[in-house]
Amino acid sequence: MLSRRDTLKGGACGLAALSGLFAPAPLVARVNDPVGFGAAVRPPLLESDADYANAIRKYCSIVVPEGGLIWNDLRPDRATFDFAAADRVAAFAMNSGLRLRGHTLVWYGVMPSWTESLTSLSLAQDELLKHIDTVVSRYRSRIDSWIVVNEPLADDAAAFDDLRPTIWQRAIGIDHLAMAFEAAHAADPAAKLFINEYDVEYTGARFRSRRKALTALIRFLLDRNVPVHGVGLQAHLRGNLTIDVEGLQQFAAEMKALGLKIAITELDVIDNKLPADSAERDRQAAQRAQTLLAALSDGASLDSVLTWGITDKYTWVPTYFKRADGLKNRPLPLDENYAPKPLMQTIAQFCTVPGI
Ligand code: 9MR
Repeated sequence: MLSRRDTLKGGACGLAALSGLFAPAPLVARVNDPVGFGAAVRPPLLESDADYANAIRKYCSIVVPEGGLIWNDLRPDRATFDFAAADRVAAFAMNSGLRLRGHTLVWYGVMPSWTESLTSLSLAQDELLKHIDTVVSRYRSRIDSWIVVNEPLADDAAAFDDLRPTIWQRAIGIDHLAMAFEAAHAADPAAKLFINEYDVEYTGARFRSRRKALTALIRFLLDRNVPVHGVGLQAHLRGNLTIDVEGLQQFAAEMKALGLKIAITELDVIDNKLPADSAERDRQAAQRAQTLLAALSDGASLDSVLTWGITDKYTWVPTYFKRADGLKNRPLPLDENYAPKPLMQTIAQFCTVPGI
């Protein structure tokens, strides 16, 4: 059976449809494999907002739940696995012919408070392994890639083992990372397994240091034959920071040499410091994504590009990065009325975007 992805037209072909709307951007050579495009979806909106669901179907070939597969949603208490929200996204993906990614199995963020009681090595290890086996097995052959580990590095990490003091790190130590990947691989040997980080995309000492620490952590895991298949860069691009083109090209070459694909996992442009004029703001946002994607396409194999949301109507950005002038944020490829913006055009230069 042909999947929807197999039947998609190339993204570059679709540029004509948009070329009248936006200033032409330089075309960039595409890597050999088609690079899939997708977005994080909020489970309740798939049912409550038909325009939202239609936009996801129109532009995406991959979806990842923005919530639903995190510990806080799945595990309200130690005895319970609540798959309701994740199952809704999985059903939507299957009915719409979309690939599905899982997010996430190990993350310091929004953990249910009961996990604080997992203080001994055996308690923590047993719970982590049970959780991963149960969740990954449930979606075996439906979820084809997992963000196994999200944001492992401490904010100012300088070495591979500068990890966040999660309950897993405190009780198990660095071995919890290998454990998590191995458990996910055992539960679904066909799934592509990713380690995911943020704040590695820009120039400056802290970002360079985090990029080096991430590279070293990946090497540490691969040296131990841990089944890590790719690295995710969140790419919440901050409009006021400069993308480190040379640093990313080097990172891409290193990942390629290690046999790893790079996924852009949460792309959006944090525009609180960009100009007020919406056309100029959209142009600068697209330019930032172009710089990032071009740097990573040069030496690497881009696996996929996912944005963290699809429309400016629903985005996490104003929670932390409201604009001082009171204007709404415009971080995503569709505006709040679902019209494609220059960011979508840029993405289509590097990815196969259905609907473009
Ligand atoms: O967008 C997510 C939001 O809905 C959740 O409430 C939040 C909980 O902290 O997590 C958010 O997810 C991402 C965030 O927007 C920024 N990057 C990292 C988070 C996921 O990897």
